[in-house]
Amino acid sequence: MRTETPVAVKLKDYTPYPFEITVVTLDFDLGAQKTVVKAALSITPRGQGAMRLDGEALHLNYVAVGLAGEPSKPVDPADFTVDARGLTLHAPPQQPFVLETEVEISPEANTALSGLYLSGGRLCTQCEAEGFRRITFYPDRPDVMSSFRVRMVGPKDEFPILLSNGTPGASGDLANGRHYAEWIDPHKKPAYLFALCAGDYDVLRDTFTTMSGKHVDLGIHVDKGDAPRAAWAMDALKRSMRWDEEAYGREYDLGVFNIVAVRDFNFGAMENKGLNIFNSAYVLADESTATDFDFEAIESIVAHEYFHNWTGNRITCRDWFQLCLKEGLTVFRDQNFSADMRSRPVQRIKDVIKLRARQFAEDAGPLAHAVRPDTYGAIDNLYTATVYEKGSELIGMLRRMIGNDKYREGMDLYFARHDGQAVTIEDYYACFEAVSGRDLSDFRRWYAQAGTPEVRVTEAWDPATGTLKVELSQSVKPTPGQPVKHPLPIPLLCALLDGKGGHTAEPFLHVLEKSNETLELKVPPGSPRPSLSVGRDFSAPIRIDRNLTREDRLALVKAETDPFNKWDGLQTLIKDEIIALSDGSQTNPDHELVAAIASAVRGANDDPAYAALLTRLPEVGELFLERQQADPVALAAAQKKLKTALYHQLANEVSETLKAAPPAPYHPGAEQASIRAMRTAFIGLLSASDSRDAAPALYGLYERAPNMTERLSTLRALMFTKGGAKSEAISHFEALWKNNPLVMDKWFSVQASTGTAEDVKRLIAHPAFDLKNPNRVRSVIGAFAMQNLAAFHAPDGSGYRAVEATILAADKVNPALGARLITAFEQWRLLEPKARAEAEACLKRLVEAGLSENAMDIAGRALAGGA
Ligand code: B3K
Ligand code: ZN
Repeated sequence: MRTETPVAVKLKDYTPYPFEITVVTLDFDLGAQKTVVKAALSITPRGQGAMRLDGEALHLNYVAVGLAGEPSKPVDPADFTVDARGLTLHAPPQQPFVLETEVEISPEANTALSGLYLSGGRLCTQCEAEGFRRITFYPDRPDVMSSFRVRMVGPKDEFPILLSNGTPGASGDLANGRHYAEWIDPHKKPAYLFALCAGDYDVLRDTFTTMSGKHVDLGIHVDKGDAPRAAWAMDALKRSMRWDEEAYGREYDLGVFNIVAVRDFNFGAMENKGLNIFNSAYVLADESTATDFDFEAIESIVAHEYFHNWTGNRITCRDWFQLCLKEGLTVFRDQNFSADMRSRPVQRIKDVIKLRARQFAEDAGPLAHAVRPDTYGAIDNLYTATVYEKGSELIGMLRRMIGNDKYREGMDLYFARHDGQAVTIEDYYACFEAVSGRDLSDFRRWYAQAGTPEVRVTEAWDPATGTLKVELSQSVKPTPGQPVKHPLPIPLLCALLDGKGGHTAEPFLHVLEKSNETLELKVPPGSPRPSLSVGRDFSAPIRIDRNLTREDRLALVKAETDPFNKWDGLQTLIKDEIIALSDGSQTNPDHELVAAIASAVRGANDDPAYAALLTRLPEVGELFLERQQADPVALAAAQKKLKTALYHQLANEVSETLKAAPPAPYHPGAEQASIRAMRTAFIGLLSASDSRDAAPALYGLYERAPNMTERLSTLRALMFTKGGAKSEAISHFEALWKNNPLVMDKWFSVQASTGTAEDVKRLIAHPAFDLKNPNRVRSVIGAFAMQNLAAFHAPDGSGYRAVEATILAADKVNPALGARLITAFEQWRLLEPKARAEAEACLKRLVEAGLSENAMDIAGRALAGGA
């Protein structure tokens, strides 16, 4: 194992590749133990000098060069060099030529799950960001776009279905039980979008007719017997295809669109051209094995990958610094799709919960980086909440500032101007400058500056003139490598509330440009003092600090007309309350606050999904950002106390709601999911009731649960109860689902995210724990370290010790996974002194033991720490 941190790559060092690769012809002789890859690259030099090709873990058989129209000749060994990272041709021809290579790779030995690998006896690929170099020698960078032709040969019984990008060409049987298939992709693409799948699948097939009447064959490839469980993914795919036509005028551009589900996958899914590859967790669902949360995730991930066809594939990134160009924009598109499929305010709140939990935490710690950084270490570690979620927020701010029509015009121009190109954030913004006539250079600073801005709002009311004077000031704390911060343009959607359920005038957008600004907001003289609603709909990814009393805040929540702000006003009150309960400055939950939450919940009974969100108590990790030093044990206990109080306030509603039968027959759509969300929320409250009747009541619900949503929420709730029901449910669930890996992931995760360090050790020792399967590792180690903070950050270090050896072992098998697990330590500096010392010691032990480059990139930055 290497223990050095990777060499930093810098944006300012970008230079175009000095060769054009016009056509790539790939010939695969497929085998699980050994695959032979022949590549023929048609190359046109753009300048002079050596040719460097990336390549890792390849066994080179030969390299040959041929001038156009001439047979190729082996390259003299003195004319090329192979090292651990690639191949250099010292003096390539100065005219168009063909470079031929043959390499051998071993899919079976590839546990990193990058490149060509074996999962469940089938072959599949993952090339983003730098996996193609593990398949053949190639300039593995996104700005090298080429036309791919692929031929696969393999044993027909083992690999009856052979898939790649684009459109199928010739196929047929060969001698010795072998067969072949060709695929031609008419669209030029970077190597990271290459894909190949080979194996025996069941296929769910459907068709789609595009807006111009073109016919598309759709296929979702899954494990044998699983095809019916892909129906929701197929439905989501067709809705996504239609939505992109309607919302963005984007039509699908091939006659075939395939999805393949694989069990061993490092993340959610991958947008390879015409052949998306998915983690099976985001394809397979039915009411008895998947929760509403899963159905919703499938819908949004299918959409996300499909939308990449235009934002990412047709127009791609010049270099990986521009990753947010495709990811932030595509997240923005999928969030809007989900909002259109479900409830816009509920979607907005869920997006903000995720942003705050993951991105605000990232911004507040040693891994903070800009949405478009100017340097990175390991590229796999740039797939962060900052690039994705904050990247999406930046597009949302842009749209809010220039308006929906100009946003659409700018997107149309972007597609027209840059189709088929690899571009930058500057190219993207130039389109919006062109259509809006605005200078967006100040706004683009959001891409370069890391950290979450904090806006302080102070008000003064002058009844004589009916003027509310609002002082706004913005600041950002230093982040690693960026000690000095500059003001950013912050769009603040505001309104003045009359306290009677309305506003005194239309809501308005104020863009805060300077460090300090004062607004003078007038109402007719003699009017009562209005309440200021600011940051409506979470109009910017910032923290707002208002110097208001609890009474002021409660009044504001009552007066609020914006669903996001109403919810958020309560969240702020709840955060303050939990912190006060955790640090001992308050002993019992404030009755007025608990009553206000309950009354907001009752008031929202026409929108149960929204009402369910009103019962939500912020997670412990989110509270780390509010007060340091953070004591996760005390915070978790305080959160529980408030939950118990809220249960007692809503006990009648809880019992009435849970007495009724869940909606039947099951449908995963928003309407029913909303009703189930309320049930799930109440099941969660019931688990905090402290009453002896709770466990039997929950067990009864568990036994009768007609779907996985209720089955899992009751199982989870039982984890917080005492007595035999809990262990009975754990055994019952395991016996029922031991043959379904995706459901067993839930079984592991529910225990790891609620149990003790001892429980986690037991789960790691379980025979079904599998280091080679990222879903399984995440469902134990990830769930414990990222969702069970009181136990993971135990002051005696027992939480760290429970998972340390497994993190090391996982990193040896799969560096991308190892690195991701170590990000669980990112908030270690915010912890109370005991846990903090233990966390630091554990990080140092991990480094000492030897980490992969990916993991070392995270651990090194975490330890280097401060700004
Ligand atoms: N583009 C992929 C992510 C690739 C991650 C590589 N480490 C999935 C997505 O964002 O759509
Ligand atoms: Zn994406």
